Amino acid sequence: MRHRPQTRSKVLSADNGVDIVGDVHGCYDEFIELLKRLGYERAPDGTYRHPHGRKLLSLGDITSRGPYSIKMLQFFHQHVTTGLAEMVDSNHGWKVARWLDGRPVTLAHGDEKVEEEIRLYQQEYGPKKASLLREQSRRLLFSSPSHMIIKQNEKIVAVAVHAGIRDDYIGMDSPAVYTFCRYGDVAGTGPDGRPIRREWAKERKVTSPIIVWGHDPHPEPKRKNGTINIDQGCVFGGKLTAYRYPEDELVSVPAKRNYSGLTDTPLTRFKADD
Ligand SMILES: [Mn+2]
Repeated sequence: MRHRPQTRSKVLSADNGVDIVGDVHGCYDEFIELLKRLGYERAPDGTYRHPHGRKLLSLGDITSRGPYSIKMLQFFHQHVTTGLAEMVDSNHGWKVARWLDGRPVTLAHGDEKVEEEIRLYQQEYGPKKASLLREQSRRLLFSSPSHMIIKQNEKIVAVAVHAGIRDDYIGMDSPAVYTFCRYGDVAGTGPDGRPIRREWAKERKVTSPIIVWGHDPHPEPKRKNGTINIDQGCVFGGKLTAYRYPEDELVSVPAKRNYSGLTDTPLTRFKADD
C-alpha cells in the first residue's frame, strides 16, 4: 500500500508540558544525554518516558551529516508510533523520505551518510531487517506534519516548525505552506551555491504565539519577535538544545566534537546581525 506524504499541520496539547528538540543530525549520544537532563527515564521496553507525561517533539533533521542516523530513525519510529513523541517535516527528512520511496534524488549535504549507514546495516542484519528499517523510516518521515500547533485551553500557545512560518500560514495547508516550513523563506541561490535565506523572524509583526524553529544554526538560542531558534549546530561541534513549554526554559548539551567533516561550517560562518 502506498503511503502518501502528510504535509498538514497537527495539534498537540501542552497540558503535561512539551520538550522541543532542535536539529539532531545523527548526534544520538548528545540526544540521549539531553533526554536524561530533561528528566526522561529509560523504560524496560527501551522507550524514554518523562515521569510527568511530558511530550517530546523534534523539529526534524534528525538524520544526515552526523554518525547515527539509523538510531535516530529507530528512536522516532518507536516513540511516534507509541505516542510518546512527535516530529515535524524538514528538508533532510523530506529528501531521505523521497530517496527511501525510490524517487530519483541526489543524496548530498550529509544525506549520503544515511545511505552508507543503511548499506552497512543490511550487510550486518540482512535484507529483511534492512527493508523493514527502510519502510518504517519512510513512513515516519512522510507522515511528519509541516508544523505542530501547540494548544492549551483551546488557545494556540506555540508553534513548532523546522525552518520557519508566517503567521498567516499557521494551521494552513498548501504547497507554499509546507515549502516555507521545510526550507524557510528562500530567495534563490547565492554565488556560493548556498540558498539565500530571508529573515522571516525579523519581519514578524506580532509576538505570539511563540514560534520555535531550527534549521539555521546559531551559536546560541536566538529570540526575535516571539520566535526562538534552537538549532545550535550540534553536528558542527556546537550544542543540542531543547526548549521547554510552558516553562520557557532552554537546556543544552555540548557536542562531543564536530562530526560534519567540514571546517567551514554555519557556525564558523555565523555573523550576528543584532
Ligand atoms: Mn534543515
